[in-house]
Amino acid sequence: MIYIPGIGHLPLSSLQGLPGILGGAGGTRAPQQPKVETDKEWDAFANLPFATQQTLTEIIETLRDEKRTSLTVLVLGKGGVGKSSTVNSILNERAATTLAFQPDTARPTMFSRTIDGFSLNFIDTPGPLDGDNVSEVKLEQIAKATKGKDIDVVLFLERLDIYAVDALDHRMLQGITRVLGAGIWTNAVLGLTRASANAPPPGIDFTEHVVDRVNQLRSAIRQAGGYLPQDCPVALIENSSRCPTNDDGEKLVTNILYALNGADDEEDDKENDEAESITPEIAWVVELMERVAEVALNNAPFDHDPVAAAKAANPDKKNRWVIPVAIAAQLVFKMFLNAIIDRDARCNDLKNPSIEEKLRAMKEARKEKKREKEMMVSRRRKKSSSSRRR
Ligand SMILES: Nc1nc2c(ncn2[C@@H]2O[C@H](COP(=O)(O)OP(=O)(O)O)[C@@H](O)[C@H]2O)c(=O)[nH]1
Ligand SMILES: [Mg+2]
Repeated sequence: MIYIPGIGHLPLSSLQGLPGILGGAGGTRAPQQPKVETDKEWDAFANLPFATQQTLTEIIETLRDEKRTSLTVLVLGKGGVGKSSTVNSILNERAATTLAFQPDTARPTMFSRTIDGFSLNFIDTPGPLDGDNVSEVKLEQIAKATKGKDIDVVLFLERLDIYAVDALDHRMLQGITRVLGAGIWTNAVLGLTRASANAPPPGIDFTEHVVDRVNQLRSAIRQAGGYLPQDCPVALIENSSRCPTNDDGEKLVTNILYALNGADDEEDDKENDEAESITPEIAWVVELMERVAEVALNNAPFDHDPVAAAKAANPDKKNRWVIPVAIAAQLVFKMFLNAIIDRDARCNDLKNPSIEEKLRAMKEARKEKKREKEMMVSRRRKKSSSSRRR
């Protein structure tokens, strides 16, 4: 980010092509180029559980029916929440490197897999934090990785087994919204990882905990200025190899769909109870991909424009370039007015002398009269003395 008075914060990526401004082409702090894995055939698809293959094929066919030839998902979230693991779980291969104890330093990488000419792309990203700070460099890397790509869905991940949104989370969400734009959240799916049954604190009901966590996240994103739809979809994720599976080998999580949709009346409650009793657990990979496809089909892809994003995130700073111009114009106008006032004052001085000047003039006039009187007196005296002599 760079701050330009009158314009506001601009991502460094938006200043490319202005050599010299940042000391060379693109500046010294320019983020690394994102890695792009070239299109590979999705061979691991054939090893997915059969039921998963069937549902994914149906999802891809639905997208094709809508003239889509690709599906691109940007995966965001703090380091360690399970972004890379989730990409690997869906692709069914160890495509992205997962880090257990090391800091999350990987740069954004796009994993592309094609299946019958359809391209499935996941942009895996580093968590945009650096210790206890939001990393502008990482945010820039992420912005750069999205540049020129149509992002269908933003998959924002958080851990279900964490209980609150803290100050750093808020700052991270603000950073993401500022750099990528408030509009990215329109295409969001919220994913909660580590969604095993022991995620809630002891004594707290699982569904209650999920609803609470989702509400926390939704309101934090909205507080950060994100345009998050009211019914933004949510999916539970469990990447662990210890995740329970069904007979097909699909990994299962608790079905929270009905709890999250909100039951307003008794009828809904009854329907939800019935639905939950039928499917208390669901296969999360297909459930997540269904939510992803839903968002992709219902929203235009997100095309990142860094300058517009910076302005959208800082409405107060729109058209800030006008401020110095307006100040300069005011100064010139003030000088012009002062000149006119001075000239008028001078003219008025001539026409309307001040009281002091009037008094001074009267005093002068009195003095002059006195002088004239004295001269007359002395002339008379001289005259009478000369006639007396005669
Ligand atoms: N139990 C459990 N562990 C997970 C899950 N997702 C990721 N992990 C672990 O969390 C660590 C960080 O995961 P990683 O995918 O590298 O996180 P990233 O930094 O967000 O990409 C790794 O040790 C993963 O094995 C999950 O759903 N459940
Ligand atoms: Mg990772």
